[in-house]
Amino acid sequence: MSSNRIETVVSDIVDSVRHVLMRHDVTFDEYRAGVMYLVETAKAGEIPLLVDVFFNSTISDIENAVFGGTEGTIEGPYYLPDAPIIPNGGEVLTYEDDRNVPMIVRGTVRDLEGKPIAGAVVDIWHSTPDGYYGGIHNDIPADFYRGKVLTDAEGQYLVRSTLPVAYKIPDQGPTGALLVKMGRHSWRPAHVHFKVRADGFHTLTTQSYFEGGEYVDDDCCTGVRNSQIKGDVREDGAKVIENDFQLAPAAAARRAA
Ligand code: MBD
Ligand code: FE
Repeated sequence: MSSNRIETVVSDIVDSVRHVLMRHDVTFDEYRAGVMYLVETAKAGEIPLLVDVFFNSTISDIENAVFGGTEGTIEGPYYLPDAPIIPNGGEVLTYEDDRNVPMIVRGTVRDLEGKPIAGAVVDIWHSTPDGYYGGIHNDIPADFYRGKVLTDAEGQYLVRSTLPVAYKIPDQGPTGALLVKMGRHSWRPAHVHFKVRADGFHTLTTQSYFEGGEYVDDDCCTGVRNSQIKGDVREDGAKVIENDFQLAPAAAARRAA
């Protein structure tokens, strides 16, 4: 491969798009409409959403093939790096809401040999009971429905929160509107996002889904991986997500090996 990676990858993308335009005899008016669509998407602040809908899952698949460990899936556009630290066993900040269903998220973080990793950061974020994200939608504070918990000496973590619901990309915006024009829907199944970090390990970005949940079989972002669909576990009226993670060595450690 050429030593100029930008030249290599961008040229290939341009070639691929040219082929599509030719295959479908795309007209100048259609081309202009496409340009204006991108202008509108940028104005609406939806470039990350639009790109993640179509391409984030591909990047996750590439990372899975390269690194191994627990299967990763899409980060999505609503990750915020500065979520509050939650004590292990503690609670994520949520609003009182009649629709709240208590949720417990717990598990163990291990390396590829199965050895527990102490002090790993499990960064969790998910929607409100009406499908919005803290720090993104409806003036919900940025420290709500998000938090980082550190694993204990046994590599274990536990946090309490409330159950998220299926998320609809609003179809008033350019991204949802495009999906609708394509004859698709703009729903994602209910999910909990995770980013798991530990020194010397490749950061894992993944999500958990709920078995039998709406849109689990038909995610508009193609982000569902079977290994991340969780069975229906309940304890004391709370829905439990058991999520054990195996982290792969960091890229630098892989190169040195
Ligand atoms: C989400 O909550 C999400 O996780 C993705 C990938 C896209 C849109 C909204
Ligand atoms: Fe999400």
